[in-house]
Amino acid sequence: MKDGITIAVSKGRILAESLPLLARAGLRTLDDPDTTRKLIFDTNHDGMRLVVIRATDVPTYVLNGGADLGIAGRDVLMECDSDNLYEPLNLKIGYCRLMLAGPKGATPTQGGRLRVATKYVRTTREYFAKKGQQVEIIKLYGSMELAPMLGLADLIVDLVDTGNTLKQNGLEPLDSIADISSRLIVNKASMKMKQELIKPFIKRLAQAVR
Ligand code: PRT
Ligand code: MG
Repeated sequence: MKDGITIAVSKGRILAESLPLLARAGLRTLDDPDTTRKLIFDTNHDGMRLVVIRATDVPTYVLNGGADLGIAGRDVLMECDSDNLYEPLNLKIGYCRLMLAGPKGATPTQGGRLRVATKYVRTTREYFAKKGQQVEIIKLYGSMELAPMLGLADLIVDLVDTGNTLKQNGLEPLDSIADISSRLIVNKASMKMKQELIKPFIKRLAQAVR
C-alpha cells in the first residue's frame, strides 16, 4: 500500500456527479477527467489522487487495496463481497432503481422456467430465491432491453431512471428490487493504517453531501 490515499471513482455518470461533490469537499483534480485520457489524477491535496475506472472494477480495486477509497453504485456493491468493505457514506448521487421489467402487456407464460436476462446475477438470484421462484438467469454485460425482443429472455433486471429506455424498447416495469444511489467505500486495512488522512476526508465529504 502506497503513501497517501487513492480514491477510485466509477467513470461515466457517477464521475460527472462525483466531481462537483468532491469539489464541495475541497478536493479538485489538477486535470479535467472529461478532456484527457489519463486514468490517474493528481489533486490539490498532495497526498490524495483519483483514479477513474469501470464501475464494476471499483469494489475490486478497493477490496484488494489497489485503491483506499471508492465511489460506486449500490447496484455494483450488491454484486460483490461488500462485507469486506466499510461503507460509511451514502453520497446521494446516481439515483435510480433496480427493476424487474418485461414486454408491455405480456402475460407470464405458464409452465417452463422464466428466463431473466441481467448484468446483476447475484441480486437477481436472491430476489427470486426470496420469492421461492425458480428462474433461469442469463448473464449479459449490457443492453438488457434487447433480450426479450430477440427471444433470449422473458424478463430483464436492469437499472431504471426515467423509464424512457424501457418504454422505447416496448418494456414496462413490473417490480422494484432496490433503490440505488452511490456510496463511499473504504478498504478495511486502509481505514486502520491511514486513519489520519481518511477520517477527516470522510467528514468533509459528509458535510458536502448535506
Ligand atoms: O462502463 P460500464 O458499461 O461498465 O458502465 P456503464 O456504462 O453502465 O456506466 P454508467 O455511466 O451508465 O454508470 C453506471 C452507474 O451509474 C450504475 O452502476 C448506477 O449506480 C448509476 N446509475 C444511475 C445508472 C443509472 N442511474 C441509469 N439510469 N446506470 C445506468 N443507467 C442506465 C440503465 O442501465 C438504462 O440503460 O440508464 C438507462 C435507463 O435510464 P432511463 O432514464 O431511460 O430509465
Ligand atoms: Mg452504459
